[in-house]
Amino acid sequence: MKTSASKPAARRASKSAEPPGVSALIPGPKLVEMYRMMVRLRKFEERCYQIYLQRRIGGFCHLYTGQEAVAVGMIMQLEPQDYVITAYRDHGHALARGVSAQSCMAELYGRATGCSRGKGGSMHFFDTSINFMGGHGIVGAHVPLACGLGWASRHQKKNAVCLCFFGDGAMNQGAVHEALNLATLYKLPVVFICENNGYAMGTAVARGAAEENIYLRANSYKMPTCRVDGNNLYDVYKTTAEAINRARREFQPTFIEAVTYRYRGHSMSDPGSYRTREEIEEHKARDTIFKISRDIVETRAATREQIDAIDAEEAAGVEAAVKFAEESPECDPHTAFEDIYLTYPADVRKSR
Ligand SMILES: Cc1ncc(C[n+]2csc(CCOP(=O)(O)OP(=O)(O)O)c2C)c(N)n1
Ligand SMILES: [Mg+2]
Repeated sequence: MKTSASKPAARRASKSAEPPGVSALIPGPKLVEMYRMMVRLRKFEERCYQIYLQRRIGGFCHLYTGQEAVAVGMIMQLEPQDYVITAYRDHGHALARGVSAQSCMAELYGRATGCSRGKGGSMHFFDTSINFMGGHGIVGAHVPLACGLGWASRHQKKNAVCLCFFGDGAMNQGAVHEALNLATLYKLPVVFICENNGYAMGTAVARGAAEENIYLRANSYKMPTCRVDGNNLYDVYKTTAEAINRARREFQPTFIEAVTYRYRGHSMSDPGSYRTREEIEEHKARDTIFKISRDIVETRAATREQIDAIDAEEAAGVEAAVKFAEESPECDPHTAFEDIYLTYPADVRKSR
């Protein structure tokens, strides 16, 4: 598989009335749906930022602002039986998989109505009813779990693919490399997605990795690897579609390095002194959400008024989520020891 050095979609869009890929790959209504989801992610995170500063929520909190095209372009093409598993920067992945803004917000508030019943917090969103398998706080530790999901899918003949998201920093964890090795050996239907946002906390990729072209490091595991511009929704979608097909039809894993950028600090306690204002502004100038809104209007998939209405609806949806969370009951301390071990149904218990 070749490296995908993508041109920005907006530049391509200006050459023809219809950006390549829009009609062929992502039909207009689907593109509008994806735009709506990216707006939801952005508004959710920006509201989190505000309520955190107001001390209405607390604890660890890592925002996904700027990286939206990766989660949306990849997750919104999955089938219901497929799995998603990710690290602690998980709000965007959960929303894109279909966890409601209300149950995500309630989780941040530690309320019983949260997607993890208020016991997980920002880093541990879960919803197994739609195969969203977390939300994990230990860097790289969930990547072997993705192999477990792939293994289960094969042996239970579920025809399910697992998308596993992790950061550039996780590539320096041994467990990730063990998982990549096993995925090829066992022919597991897993797509490994390294979201390279340039930094692991305050450490730039080149300072932490001897080979800063991350996808090259996965080549030794004999799976297709590539790098994609994480700001280019079309390329993200296309590359992932190919990888999902390979996983589903041939049980072959793929490694995708999605180059992206977070607009906010590593977490809410990050002073951000390791990067300049100019660097951040340079990335914001390539913002995917703005670019896609322009493509949608240019290709007449929706009007500017309809785009404005989507923006307003999503803002209202996030406000409703805040209200829902604030009016929800606190997490019940008596549930502290529930949801830790799996309770097998009686017939399974007997057979063990
Ligand atoms: C095993 C382990 N070591 C250290 C940490 C502390 N830590 C939390 S986030 C992080 C950086 C990870 O960066 P990256 O994988 O690039 O993800 P990003 O935050 O950029 O999304 C570190 C070192 C941890 N959570 N787990
Ligand atoms: Mg990173």
